Amino acid sequence: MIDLRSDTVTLPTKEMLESVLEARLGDDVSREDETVNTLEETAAKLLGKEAGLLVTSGTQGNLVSIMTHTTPGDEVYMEAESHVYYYEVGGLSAIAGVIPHLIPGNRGQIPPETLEEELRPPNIHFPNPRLVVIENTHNRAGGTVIPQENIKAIADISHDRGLSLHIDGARIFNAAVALNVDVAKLVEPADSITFCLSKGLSAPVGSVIVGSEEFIEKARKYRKMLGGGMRQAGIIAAPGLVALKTMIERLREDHENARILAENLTSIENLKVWPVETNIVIVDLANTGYQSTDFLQKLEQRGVRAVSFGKTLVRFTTHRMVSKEDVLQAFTIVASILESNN
Ligand code: TLP
Repeated sequence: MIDLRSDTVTLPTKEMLESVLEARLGDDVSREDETVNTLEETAAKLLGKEAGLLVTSGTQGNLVSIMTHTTPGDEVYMEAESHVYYYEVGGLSAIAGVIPHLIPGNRGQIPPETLEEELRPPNIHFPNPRLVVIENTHNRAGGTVIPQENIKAIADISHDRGLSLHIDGARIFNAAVALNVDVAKLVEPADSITFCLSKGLSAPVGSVIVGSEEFIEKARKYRKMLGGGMRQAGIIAAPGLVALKTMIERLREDHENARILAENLTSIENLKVWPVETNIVIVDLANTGYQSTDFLQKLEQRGVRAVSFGKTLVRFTTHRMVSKEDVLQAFTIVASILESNN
């Protein structure tokens, strides 16, 4: 089976598993797990922030960050198809109690002038605007990269109006590698960032939030409230450290395989292939007569897995466990289904 559903399906490497045996462990709720402390310090340093916090998942990282920046009833601005809004079970409203204000983006980017227009002035009738969330890379836009200039412009507007900026950087290293920029420079204008260890970086579990000392201290308490205070969490942190040491530059291979897949798929008549910037390839079946669910079923019968991103949209994601040969094979199978149309 060629599994292109997500980069979350990556399994830990041998080095990651071996690192667990050597990890120095303790109770992380009491901050006594040396491996967790090292991961948090390493992550903070890498992203140019004062402190880090290991969390169970990207979803928990975003929720903890939103809770830390806001109080219930506040308004949070975000791109209309952002993961925080679309795929995180409504936790921002159900748990953080904030009201999302959606801004239609341009391939995942919020145009600065649109943010200016959308930000509401103080008014007795309005919720308090408190936070802007951007996503880099942007998942539903097709793994698009939000460039430095846009992040800076969004941060400047947010800060001028007294709002903070959080980056959902589940795939921030894909963005940094694609842009050939230092990740710390890329996220410099943001007040907080969550990134995932368990996607393209291949660690089995975990995400890290980074921000100021003060922010992370407050976030630590919200993590505990949400049940994310773990004990010998060094078992998670040790593979995470290996991921940061060995997996970042390798993401280029995933981007190259996505490019190869997309380039080949473009040759299929009637299939619309979205532009590819990182490890995500989205195709639109609208002109093929297929809906994504029927197509995915056929695809799976022939040994390829992908996911639906809408009625006629399908997402393929490349990662460490699929090779160039695999993506070429996946292309051949997609072509055979669409060309025979049976
Ligand atoms: N995304 C998953 C699914 O939830 C769709 C995937 O397969 O891409 N932010 C972004 C941008 C993400 O893509 C994801 C995961 C998360 C946050 C949440 O991370 P986890 O799955 O660790 O909670």
